[in-house]
Amino acid sequence: MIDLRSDTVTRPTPAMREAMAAAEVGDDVFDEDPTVQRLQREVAARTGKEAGLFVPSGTMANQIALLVHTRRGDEVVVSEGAHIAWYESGAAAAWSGVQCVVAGEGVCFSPEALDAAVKPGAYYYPRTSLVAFENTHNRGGGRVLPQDLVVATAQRAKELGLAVHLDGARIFNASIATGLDVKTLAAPADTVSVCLSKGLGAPVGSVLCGDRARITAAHRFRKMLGGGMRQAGVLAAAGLYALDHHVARLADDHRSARVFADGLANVKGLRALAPQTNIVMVDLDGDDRDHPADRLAARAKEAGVLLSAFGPRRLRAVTHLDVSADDCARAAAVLASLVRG
Ligand code: TLP
Repeated sequence: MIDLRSDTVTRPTPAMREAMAAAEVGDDVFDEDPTVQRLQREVAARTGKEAGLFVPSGTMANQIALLVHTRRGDEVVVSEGAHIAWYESGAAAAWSGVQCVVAGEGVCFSPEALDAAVKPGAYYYPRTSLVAFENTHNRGGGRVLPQDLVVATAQRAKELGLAVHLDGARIFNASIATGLDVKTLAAPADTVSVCLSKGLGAPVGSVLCGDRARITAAHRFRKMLGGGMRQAGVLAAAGLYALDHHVARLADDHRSARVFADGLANVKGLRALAPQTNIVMVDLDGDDRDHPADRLAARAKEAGVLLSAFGPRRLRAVTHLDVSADDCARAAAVLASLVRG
């Protein structure tokens, strides 16, 4: 099977497993796990923030950020298709009691679009308290946000007294694609969530970073959500290993994504969007009601290629540590032959 459903499907490499087995551990709920502390310091340093908090998932990192920045009844300004609004089971409404409003169109939004989304101060409007960006943007096809626009919009957010969170689940992909360091990409945000279990290839974990006061607040929320882990150093060790060994190689995943997209060029009935990072969206001809994406994904699975349906006529392929450029060329050939019949 060539599994392109997500970059979350990677298995820890033998060397990563060795690092995990050798990890020095303690009870992290007592703040006594030296490996977790090292990982938190390392990700905080790389994102240019004061402190970090290791959490089990990207979803928990984002949701803790919402709890830190908002009060019940508040509004959070997000981009179209934001993971926070689409793929976190409605947690923003359930835990923070906030609603999401989309600003502008596409993966990022301008200061003007932010102005248009923020409600005036009258008591009968929701209070806008937070702006959330996502870089790279998952539903947008692994797009890298234009950094100038992020800086300008975040600046406007500050003027309006709003906090800024960055869902940086794939921020290392954005860094490799742009040549900008993670610190620069995260600089406009008060908090940033970074996933270790996507392109970086660790089995579990994310780190939420920000200033000390916010991370202290986040620590309490993590415990409330049941995210306090005990000898979590075995997991943190995988994250540290990934940061040391799996960042530069993300460029290979980006190349493989291009190989996959190129393999689908000129195939009548589908259009692969040119990838910027490790995600390729493929749009199919046909009627939405027939869900051609589900049907093609099922046929591709029978032919040994796993893809995700990301809409009735859209498939998503994500490249990662466990697939080679050759695998991606083969997967594209399989898909092309299925479509050509
Ligand atoms: N994304 C998953 C699915 O939930 C769609 C995937 O396969 O891409 N932020 C972003 C931008 C993400 O893409 C994801 C995971 C998360 C947060 C949540 O991370 P986890 O799965 O660790 O909770």
